[in-house]
Amino acid sequence: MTRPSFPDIPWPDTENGPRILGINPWITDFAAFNVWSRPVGLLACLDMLRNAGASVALMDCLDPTWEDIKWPAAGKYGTGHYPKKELELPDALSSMDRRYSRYGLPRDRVREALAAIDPPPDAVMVSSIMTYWYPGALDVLNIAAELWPDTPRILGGTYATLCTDHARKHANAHLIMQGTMENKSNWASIWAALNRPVPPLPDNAGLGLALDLYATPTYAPILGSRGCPFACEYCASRALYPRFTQGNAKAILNSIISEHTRGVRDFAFYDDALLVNPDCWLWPTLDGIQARNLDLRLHTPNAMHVRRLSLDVCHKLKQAGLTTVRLGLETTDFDNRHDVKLTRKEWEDGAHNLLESGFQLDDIGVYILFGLPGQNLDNVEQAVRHVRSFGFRPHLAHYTPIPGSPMFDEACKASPYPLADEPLCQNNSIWPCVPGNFDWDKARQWKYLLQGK
Ligand code: B12
Ligand code: SF4
Repeated sequence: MTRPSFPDIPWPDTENGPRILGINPWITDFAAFNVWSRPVGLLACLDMLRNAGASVALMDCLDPTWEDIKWPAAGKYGTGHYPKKELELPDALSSMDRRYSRYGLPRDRVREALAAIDPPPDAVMVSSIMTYWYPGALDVLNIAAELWPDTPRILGGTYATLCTDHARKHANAHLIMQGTMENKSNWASIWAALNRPVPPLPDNAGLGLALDLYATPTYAPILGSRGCPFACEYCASRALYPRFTQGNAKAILNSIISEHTRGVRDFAFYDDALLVNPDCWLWPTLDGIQARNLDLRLHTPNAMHVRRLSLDVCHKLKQAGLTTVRLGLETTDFDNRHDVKLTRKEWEDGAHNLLESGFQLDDIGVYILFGLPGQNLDNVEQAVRHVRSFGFRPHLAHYTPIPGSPMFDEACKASPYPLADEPLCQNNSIWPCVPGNFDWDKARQWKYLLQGK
């Protein structure tokens, strides 16, 4: 069933359930590119709440939403740019010689649409994806507070979880939720905020996504698992979700089929550890896609573990429709890694297996970490040349110091920025841990190197 666009959604009928409005705020950053982005955490929360009897609606400031909104044309496989409005640089970033913008829907239009909601929602739930995008979340919370001062406002997601003290100090919210909504005490506190008895947690909590809240989606996320069994030093996966939980193939396949029926052809995996224990859900899901002959493209923007790319695995992925391949190489200094062990031989075998399975060189991108505390940038250069020698596209993954990651203290020591006190300084665009920080000339040199010039 296709729903009409926000704000024409009549709140779907529920007997006496609360009416909950989820809001995914704007991005505020120096640059933003849509790589099949969805506020998956918020969509998981709205799915749980709906399955527990609530009526839910979504305002996604990063979705075109209305037909008359000018939106840059979609790029390859549904990725693309957002419209933007330049903002003044926040004080903490005032030394940067770069433009800073709000990305997504026009602010006035969003405010107007929210103001038209009548009667007001029973609760507003605001998500936060990157810690340093918090200004958008604070702004949306302020708008909600102006419009409906008595409606409970709840903030959750990455910023709320990893920068809780900062959020408590600055966010105009009744509840700042740290961690997953499906944990017992968080689940209870949501219903306490709504002044309702706590219902049982629905099946598939934390893995089901309310994707139908998008009226005309052109792409969709797939979430087959939560967490990661590894503990790389620069990563906050453990702090966000300390376990590793895998979903149920039938539910995942149904979600793909339902989006495919609505016309979606591009699907992006959001899993941290896609290829770990693939018999659990990945292979049965891919078998289901093939058995139904679904014409679709699968994408792995979040990178796969190269050492798991045996020839058999590569063939399976290719046959099911994997198109955009992103690999986590991180460095070619194989003896000094800060992450999942990967030997040179494993890397080379994985790379050859992909090529032998028929993937297009153009669709294979390889992430190389740039800007770790104390990193010798000559090694980054070597890694770029090495990746290019395979014909793959090197991508610099600019290091983001993240609270809750094992490397965060070291990053704080290496950076002139107050990383722990001001999440805006965790933005990888400022090269927070590179001596001298961001510099246009150096950025240009890296760009040329990546392009092989
Ligand atoms: C998928 C993913 C991506 C995707 C899509 C991201 C998107 N949606 O736009 C892609 C590949 C594009 C991406 C890119 C990047 N990512 Co990323 N990404 C992720 C990943 C793996 C999963 C996020 C997710 O959806 N999880 C599943 C949901 C269900 O979990 P959740 O969000 O935690 O939600 C739960 C709770 O938080 C809570 N909750 C969530 N929202 C709300 C709202 C309310 C109101 C409430 C009450 C509760 C609540 O309940 C939810 C259900 O349990 C996370 C790591 C992780 N394990 O979370 C990194 C992560 C968010 N990414 C990260 C980084 C660094 C990046 C990049 C900068 C990488 C790089 N160097 O280039 C880029 C920049 C992104 C950009 N400019 O667009 C960091 C965060 C950094 C930060 N400072 O915040 C993370 C944490 C990974 C890490 N390294 O540790 N990413
Ligand atoms: S970087 Fe990837 S493999 Fe390492 S802990 Fe994070 S999610 Fe897991």
